[in-house]
Amino acid sequence: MSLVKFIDFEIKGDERGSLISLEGNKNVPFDIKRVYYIFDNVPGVQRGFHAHHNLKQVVICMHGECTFVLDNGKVREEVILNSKSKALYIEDFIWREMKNFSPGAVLVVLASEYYDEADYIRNYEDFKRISK
Ligand code: T46
Repeated sequence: MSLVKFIDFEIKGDERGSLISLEGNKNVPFDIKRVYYIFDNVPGVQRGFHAHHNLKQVVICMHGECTFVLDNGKVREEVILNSKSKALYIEDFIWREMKNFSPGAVLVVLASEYYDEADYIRNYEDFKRISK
């Protein structure tokens, strides 16, 4: 089974433009406790390089594009995010890396938990050991 899980958001469009509504436990599959955004990335930067013990996230690329690498310790997959209506759903225990940010790319991330540094696994070898 693929590590890449997309959520397609319905676009409420009319003659004036488009609108997407995000609702916890409805089109977002958890209670949304936190929202953060990633922007103004330095050219060539790579981010992430960690997994989480207990965190579900939905990632939406609001502008531009970037590549996510997802890894469960056995399989590694890459996906390009470049849509406001097609979000990436990342569950617990997935190692993620982000790269190839286009100039001006903006990611919005919806998270199931408050920020907690103790939830991060930042060493890949530790992640491989735990995920066995
Ligand atoms: C993830 C990917 C997609 C906070 O103070 N609060 C927060 O909610 C977050 C997410 C970060 N921070 C602080 C911690 C660091 O000092 O902001 C700084 C940058 O965070 P980090 O290096 O973890 O950023 P990324 O882009 O590598 O990873 C982030 C999320 O941390 C992570 O959960 O899945 O985006």
